[in-house]
Amino acid sequence: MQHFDLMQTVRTRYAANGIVKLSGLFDDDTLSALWQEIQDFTGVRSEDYAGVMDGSRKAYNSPGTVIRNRQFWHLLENDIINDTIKLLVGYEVKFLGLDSMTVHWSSHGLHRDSHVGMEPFTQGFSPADAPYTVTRALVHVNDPDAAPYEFQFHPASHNIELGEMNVHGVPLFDASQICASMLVEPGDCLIFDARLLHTGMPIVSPKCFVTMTYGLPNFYSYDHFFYSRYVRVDQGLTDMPPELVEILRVRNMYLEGSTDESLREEFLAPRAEDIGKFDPDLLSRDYVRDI
Ligand SMILES: O=C(O)CCC(=O)C(=O)O
Ligand SMILES: [Fe+2]
Repeated sequence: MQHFDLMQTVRTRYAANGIVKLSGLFDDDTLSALWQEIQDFTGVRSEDYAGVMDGSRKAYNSPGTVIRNRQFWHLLENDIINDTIKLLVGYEVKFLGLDSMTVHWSSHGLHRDSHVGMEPFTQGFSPADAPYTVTRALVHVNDPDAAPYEFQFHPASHNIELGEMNVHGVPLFDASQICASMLVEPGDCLIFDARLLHTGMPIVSPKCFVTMTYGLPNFYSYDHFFYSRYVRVDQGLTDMPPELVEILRVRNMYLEGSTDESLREEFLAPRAEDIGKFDPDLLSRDYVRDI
């Protein structure tokens, strides 16, 4: 009975606050190995941050890294993440074919992940015959003994139909008044509603996180997927390899219809004006840069 109560509590808190944290997703050896693998893959290493003030820092940011590289597929097969997402969002929840890997030290300002970059920033609030369930999992990877970083957010902001917003989907009120924060240790995973207003605070060591996006197979999830995949061509998202589709199907987590042309046309029709606004030559994927 206690088990049931605990699950209920977590669900209730997630519904109320729009965010939960899973602590200690990996043992230290697994976490160290994953961090090493990410450093090898991205070319950004802890040492690059030694002279953090001298301008020699490197950064990596690429949507689709997990999908395109099978050594990271275990993150999509992680039962703790998947079972928690199913518990919080619903047992029919799907992976929406969207992921990213980032190693940097700074952060975006306060923002939502739901607007996916284009006005109007109203996804999840316009009338649709579906609940809004687009959900982000953010896994913080680093040396097990690296310092945590602070993740700030506005509790329950996912439930607020916001009025006027700036270009980042941030409401025009003094948001700093109602902020809460969590410390994110290496190996922690944040699960949050994509509409939650949030920002990660800057740190002076590599801040590495992998994000994965999920949702029930309904209007909002397909809209989020088709927009990200076909309008935001600057993100360079690709179709999933067939082996990964099978891995997700076994878990009942593959977004069926995501390669269906007529469904794609249906969802992109209202977006016709946006198509072509983003330049695929300005791909933000697969790069290591000095900043
Ligand atoms: O910088 C962070 O820690 C948060 C990142 C984030 O919000 C995002 O990538 O959407
Ligand atoms: Fe975000």
